[in-house]
Amino acid sequence: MRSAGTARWSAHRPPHATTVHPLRLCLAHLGRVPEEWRPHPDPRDLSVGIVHLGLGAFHRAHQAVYTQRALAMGTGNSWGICGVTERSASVAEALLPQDCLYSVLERSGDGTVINVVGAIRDVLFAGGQVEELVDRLSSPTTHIVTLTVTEKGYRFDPSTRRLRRDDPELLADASGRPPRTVLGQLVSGFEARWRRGGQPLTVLCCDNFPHNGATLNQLVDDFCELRRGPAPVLQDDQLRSWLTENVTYPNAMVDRIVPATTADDRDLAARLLGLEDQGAVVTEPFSQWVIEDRFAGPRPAWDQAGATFVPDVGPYEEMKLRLLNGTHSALAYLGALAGFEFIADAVRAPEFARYARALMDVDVTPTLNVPDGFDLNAYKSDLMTRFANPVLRHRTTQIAMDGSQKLPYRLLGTISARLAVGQGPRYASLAVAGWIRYASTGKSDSGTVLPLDDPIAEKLRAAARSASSPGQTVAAFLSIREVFSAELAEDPAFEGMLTEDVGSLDRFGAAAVVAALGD
Ligand code: CS2
Repeated sequence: MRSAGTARWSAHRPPHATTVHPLRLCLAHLGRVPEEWRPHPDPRDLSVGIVHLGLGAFHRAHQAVYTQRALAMGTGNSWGICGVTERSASVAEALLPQDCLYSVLERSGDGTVINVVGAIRDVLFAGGQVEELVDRLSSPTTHIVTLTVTEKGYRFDPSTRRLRRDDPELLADASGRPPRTVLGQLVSGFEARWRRGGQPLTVLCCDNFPHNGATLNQLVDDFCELRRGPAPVLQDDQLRSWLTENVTYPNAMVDRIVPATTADDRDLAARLLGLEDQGAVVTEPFSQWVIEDRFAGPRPAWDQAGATFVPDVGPYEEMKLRLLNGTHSALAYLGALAGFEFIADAVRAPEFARYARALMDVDVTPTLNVPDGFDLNAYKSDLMTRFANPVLRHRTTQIAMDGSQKLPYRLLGTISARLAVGQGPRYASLAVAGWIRYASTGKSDSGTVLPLDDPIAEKLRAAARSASSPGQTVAAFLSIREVFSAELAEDPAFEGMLTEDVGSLDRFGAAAVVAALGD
């Protein structure tokens, strides 16, 4: 964050003496926080200009931090954020008693840097406050809507990135109930905005899938189509032409590793601040935001706060999704099978470090379209260092979540591109085999239960139940069209590699298979 506003703590420095913190972080107690950690300008002076859907730890450690930095540079006080929690009220319950203040702890082996963020000025729970949400989305003072609702939040088919037109929740929203889905909320907000005079709006998707802005634009179109029904009314068409002319969806690549906050993290925040902070987030020092400069109206000075504006995000997002997220997922499935609880522990094992680097070098790198002047080798080495961050406790099972939604962009693109040029992507296909084994057995190699948290978990379990050999298991998984396109599923080379790998994982265990492939 601001260089003048950071303080570096040695990892070995003893924490403040007290461990009980009856006082809670909030505006009234902000004066107790050392001046250099406090947010500037005073949060009371900000007004809301951004609505953010999906107020999880990632937003609080990424976009909100860039916004805070831009605010601290004195570039305008009208960029406060109204954060919206979609699935549970718990973030609202944590932040509202703190006047939406929370601390960000950047941690690495070199120490901890702490800052209090004041950019979030209001929190809504979409479940119970849909009218307030629509009001915020349609307000003339709102210029930007940002989103981090995860892949599954969009209710699209991951292999086609088109709306699931048979999704009951989408159908219910499309037929006019108070919206509960993200698409329903957005379109209700757009409609209200159009009726209120129709100021332009920028919708900035910050989730991890390719062409995220263009994809969201398509999903909004798909949802409008779903809403239209058999007897379309003139107003639907008027709304859609207003949308085409007034709403933009720049593509964006976001990057920062932000594990789920733990009780230990909250304790550390409390020790440093001398105040309880139920909203604290822990992250790494690294952070990146690459955005296409296609804003419909004004925007915060995010460029001065470290974001990069480019005409085409494509090459950056592909690099990030395939190198960082692809390797992350590979380490998550194979690492969890081998008994590693955290990513850093997995890459500390030499065979996993060799495997991760080989996945990037041998399978992914030849598929990339690297931006001119970009130092890919340094990027990959930095990724290895970031994965190995010794104080970031990033659970393999956290990253393993929602595999059906993530695999297509993280690993299957690499695999298709390599197969298309006659190459066998051994490292990437082992990662997919790791996912199949993880999802089909639900256990690590030593028998520990591994949670299968996935919107199509039942389908995955049914595929596993229907099979009694590695070949049958692979065939059953390959027939899941949400994940594998028909073209990829019918590629005999791919099916052969997967069958061999699923069989070897079963016979020898993940650690041995990873070690053998790395040699
Ligand atoms: C991770 C990402 O949970 C996951 O699936 O791969 O959240 C990853 O940490 C971020 O994309 C890093 O920018």
